[in-house]
Amino acid sequence: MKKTLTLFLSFLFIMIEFSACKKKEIGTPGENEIFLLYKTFSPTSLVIKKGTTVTFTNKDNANHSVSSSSGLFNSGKIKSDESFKHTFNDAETYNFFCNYHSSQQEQGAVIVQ
Ligand SMILES: [Cu+2]
Repeated sequence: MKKTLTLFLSFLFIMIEFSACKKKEIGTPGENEIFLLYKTFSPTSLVIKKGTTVTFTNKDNANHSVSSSSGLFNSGKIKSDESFKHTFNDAETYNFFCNYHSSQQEQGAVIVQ
């Protein structure tokens, strides 16, 4: 009986370890990358040079979007683990928001110099 219990506890321990390993790694955004996570853009603003392509990556479980406040671009639905890329060619500030969480202040900016 004791042997069975020991075996069961070992099994349980291994399962816990295994599930901990499988936990999603979020990491940090790359040089010209913005994460969509927890209904925020991370970083909230990014300064880039003209002609730079920015990658927006959804690190959340929920759907998000990158929608230009002035209607210049719109990613449409970005599912979990999917990305949207946009190249910024003019020196100006581009404000954007998420269509799904606009009422929850999910907004950001790319400042092109
Ligand atoms: Cu969103």
